[in-house]
Amino acid sequence: MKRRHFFAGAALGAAAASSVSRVALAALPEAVSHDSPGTAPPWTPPGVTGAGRPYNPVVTLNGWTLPWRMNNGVKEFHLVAEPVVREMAPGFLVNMWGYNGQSPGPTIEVVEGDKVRIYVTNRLPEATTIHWHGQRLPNGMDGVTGVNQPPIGAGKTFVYEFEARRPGTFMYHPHADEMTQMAMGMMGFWVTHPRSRHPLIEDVQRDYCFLLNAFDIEPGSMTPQVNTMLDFNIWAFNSRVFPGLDPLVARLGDRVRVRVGNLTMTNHPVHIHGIEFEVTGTDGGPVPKAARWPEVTTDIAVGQMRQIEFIADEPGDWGMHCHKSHHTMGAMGHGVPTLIGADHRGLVAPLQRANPDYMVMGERGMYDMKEMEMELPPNTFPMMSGSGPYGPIGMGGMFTLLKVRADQKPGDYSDPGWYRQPPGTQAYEVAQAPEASRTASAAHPEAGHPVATARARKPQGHHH
Ligand SMILES: [Cu+2]
Repeated sequence: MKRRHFFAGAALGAAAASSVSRVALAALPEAVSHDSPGTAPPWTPPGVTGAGRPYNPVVTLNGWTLPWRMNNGVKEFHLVAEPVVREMAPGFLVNMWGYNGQSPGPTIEVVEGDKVRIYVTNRLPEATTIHWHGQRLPNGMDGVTGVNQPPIGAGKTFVYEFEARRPGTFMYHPHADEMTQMAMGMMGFWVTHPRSRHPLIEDVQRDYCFLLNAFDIEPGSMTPQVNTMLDFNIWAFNSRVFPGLDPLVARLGDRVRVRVGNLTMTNHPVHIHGIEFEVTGTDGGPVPKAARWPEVTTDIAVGQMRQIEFIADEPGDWGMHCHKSHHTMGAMGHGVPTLIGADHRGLVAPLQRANPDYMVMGERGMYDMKEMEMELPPNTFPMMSGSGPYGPIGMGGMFTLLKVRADQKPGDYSDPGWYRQPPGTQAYEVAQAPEASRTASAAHPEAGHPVATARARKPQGHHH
């Protein structure tokens, strides 16, 4: 799964060799690369665990954690900014920029008080930097081009050094040509575990993290448009879209933490079915207990991070998604008129004489789009897809599942498959609905005269 690139001098281009001497290059920590789009198992550091007590490692949704090496008490990492090809969903490949073979980059996971040294090698065609969002650090390590440092030119390697001073949920991203570089997928997660028991940070059995990101990819093309301001059409968790996203898996009774950061250009109300959660922290730190309240949706604004926690005490397959309904769909034509209620009967044949490709869609809603076999340009992500045990799911973006199982082993993150509802616990069809009645106040406002009661109409079959 992992390709390991050992940083022998010859492995790096001549351009980089001009900025870092051969001897210095040999001293760089290896730049580990990753090319599987699946969720990597949690990374447990070998032997030494740094400044703190052992921690339960995070799991990066459809991502991975960057290994480090210890060098005289400093944790050393090596990030390589480079062009990558990300499989956003099976069969849907996108040219992105990322780190160490993938977008997003690997998660950096350390312990409060750790001294870190991060080598950043730039293999992009333009300059970059990295800003360590939310960290307390010396001003010269903050990564804003022109303010805190000169740009990291193409082929150059820079080093960032600071102490992970406060525990929490953070992210990293470029602060050079950031509109382009973030539109191309450059970002990554950062988790700092507390050094010792912290009054506001609970131990959890599962600790997931992912970034919200968005792309503007013309159907049939493979490279995002980088000048888009708001009209993105691919809405992703960690540069993956449903049905390409893995589920979040928990054992019944587990305390689960989910850390989410938003690097899109709009807000995302993230919603989880089946449980209630609390926001226990932000990128500013842990939330005081008296300031927490139960939620099932939390809105995450641009540039914000939310850390939510719940007890996974209801078995099942529970939807987890952005509540903006356009964000759980793939690329679509927003210019399609609403045809709900329009009667096309008798119109299709004459229209097809003029335009043989004409077809009617949406006059009964868009549900049928889920099953429609439309011919799409190559490498186009369909608007709605995925199928479950009861048919098409019809999602295609910021949607995945929380899968809670009594028989999931502790520490087992593998997909347990579809939940089988116990008999008698699933919605079912009835032959005839009971009669309903309406009161006057609920009568149709356009009715010409007040009516005492109106008979509810029985549901009618779809016309064809
Ligand atoms: Cu959204």
